[in-house]
Amino acid sequence: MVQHNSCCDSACEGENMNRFRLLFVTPPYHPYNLADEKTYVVEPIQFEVLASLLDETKFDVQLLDLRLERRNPLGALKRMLQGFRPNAVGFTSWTMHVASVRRYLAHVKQFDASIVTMVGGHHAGITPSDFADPNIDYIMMGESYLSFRQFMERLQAGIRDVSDLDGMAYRSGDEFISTGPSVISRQFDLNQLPFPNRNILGKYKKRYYHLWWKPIASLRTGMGCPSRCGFCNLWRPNRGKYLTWSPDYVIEYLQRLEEKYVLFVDDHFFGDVRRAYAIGEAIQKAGIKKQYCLYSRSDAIAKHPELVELWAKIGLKRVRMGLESYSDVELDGLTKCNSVENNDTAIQTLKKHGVYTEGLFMVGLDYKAKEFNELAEYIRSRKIEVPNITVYTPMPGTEEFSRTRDQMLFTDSEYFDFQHMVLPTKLDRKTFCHLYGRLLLKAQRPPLEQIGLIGLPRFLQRMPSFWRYFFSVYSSHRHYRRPPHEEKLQPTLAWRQPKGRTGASTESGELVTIH
Ligand code: B12
Ligand code: SF4
Repeated sequence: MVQHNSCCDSACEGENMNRFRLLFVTPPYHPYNLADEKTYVVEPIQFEVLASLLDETKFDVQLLDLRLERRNPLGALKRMLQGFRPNAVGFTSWTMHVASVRRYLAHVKQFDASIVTMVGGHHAGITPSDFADPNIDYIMMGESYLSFRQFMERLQAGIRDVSDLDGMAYRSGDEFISTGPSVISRQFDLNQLPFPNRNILGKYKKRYYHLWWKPIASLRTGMGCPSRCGFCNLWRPNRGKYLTWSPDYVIEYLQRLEEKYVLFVDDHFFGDVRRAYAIGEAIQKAGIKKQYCLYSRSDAIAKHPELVELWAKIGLKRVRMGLESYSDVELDGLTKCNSVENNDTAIQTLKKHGVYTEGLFMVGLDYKAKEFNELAEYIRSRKIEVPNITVYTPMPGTEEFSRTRDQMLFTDSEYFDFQHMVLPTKLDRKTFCHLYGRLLLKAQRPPLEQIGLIGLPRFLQRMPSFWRYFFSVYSSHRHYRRPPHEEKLQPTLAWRQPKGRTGASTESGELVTIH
């Protein structure tokens, strides 16, 4: 049985004045980030999930999405601090955000040192010690369901002690003390959780987009990934468990969404084929008419074409597939446990049912002109509708990251957008960036075909942002001339964790620092 969010009506407006004011902030893009923000900015579902755990009569939660406050993100933060006067401010984080989160939270403390500052999110779950900053009070490591509500209720009651809550680190004098990782057990029933609270999106709600879909909603139906790719850190924080919500939960949530377009943010939506089939059938039975985009491995699609057939009927339009490479040797090197043959079969299966492939590839650091051309040729020959090409970047929390740590040329977090080179390349940097940019161009479907696929208005709408993206990648060799920021960050504080328990959620428990 799915619980529902409590909803506060105007009758309790008076009481609201005394509510604990919590401000959630999504970090802005840095000018160096090649995160393709003209193409994708999707709702911060993590904050909706967290807000849903709080009693609305006690907490006033607001969102500031600095990705959409592009003109003056710092000004937007200052205005929000003035206007809302939060009791606590929480930032989310990927690796590319480490420095900006620390800088922005320093501004929050400057504004009012009594505001409680905290950070959570993907990077905080993998390498929390990167946030051991004197301007940060708490770090939430990993999935926060078990501790977040208790933590917030304590703050509201004026209690700062969290030493008994799992998955947290807190500043104590000149050091950070970790309470150890929070790992969700298989017994935990995700269906008991309330639906994400989308009310917090406020004025941003209609502004989220993914390629030509706008406004788009997001939905998570599974946590973790059943695969164990060596280069990936997504399966590690929850110790390799793959937990899922039930088809009933998914249907009820979909029925509440007014948006026509939905992005499933699961790492591998077809990770449990039977469940994916059950969800598809339930959507069909319920007569829900929406269009979907989801992530899946290619082997699941290659083995289960019937799943794509069903999903195409109910509105599946795009699949984001980690194809990674055009070569089996490279796939083996990445321990992807997959093959080019599976990739090819999956692309053909999707095509047969009119579903577009969003092919996610990684350019190798050893690439020379020949390999760039071969990858372009592969993408063109398979007629991949939406190529998405990043640069191989060791992911914090993996063995590869620890192994290559000492060879890294750039450790400023801004370069960890998976489109910069943090390790040495075979080619000189300028040539590499030029070939990378040209590859993005060559990999596109011919304009006439794109118009056929998405229509002239959308094509025209996309073109300026695509060209801006292309030029920023092509000329990104300039980003390495000057560090992303002039001013230095304060040194991080010492990190202490209970004996026998690792603070980081990684398997190795090794703590690494990105400056
Ligand atoms: C959906 C998704 C996207 C969406 C956008 C999502 C969004 N809202 O912005 C799209 C498709 C656009 C996308 C694009 C990119 N993505 Co992406 N994406 C994901 C994916 C698959 C799921 C994210 C998600 O929604 N999770 C569900 C939420 C609920 O989980 P969560 O964020 O971890 O939050 C929980 C906790 O961490 C915690 N929490 C989070 N924040 C906070 C804050 C506080 C204060 C507290 C207390 C707790 C807390 O609470 C939540 C509930 O427990 C992740 C993989 C993953 N599993 O994280 C990759 C991932 C985040 N993406 C990644 C990358 C690199 C990118 C790109 C930069 C790639 C590229 N160069 O093209 C682009 C950037 C595009 C852009 N313009 O921003 C990487 C980041 C790696 C890293 N180490 O930083 C990830 C981890 C995948 C990976 N390993 O490669 N992505
Ligand atoms: S299938 Fe994707 S999400 Fe799962 S472990 Fe491999 S790379 Fe990571």
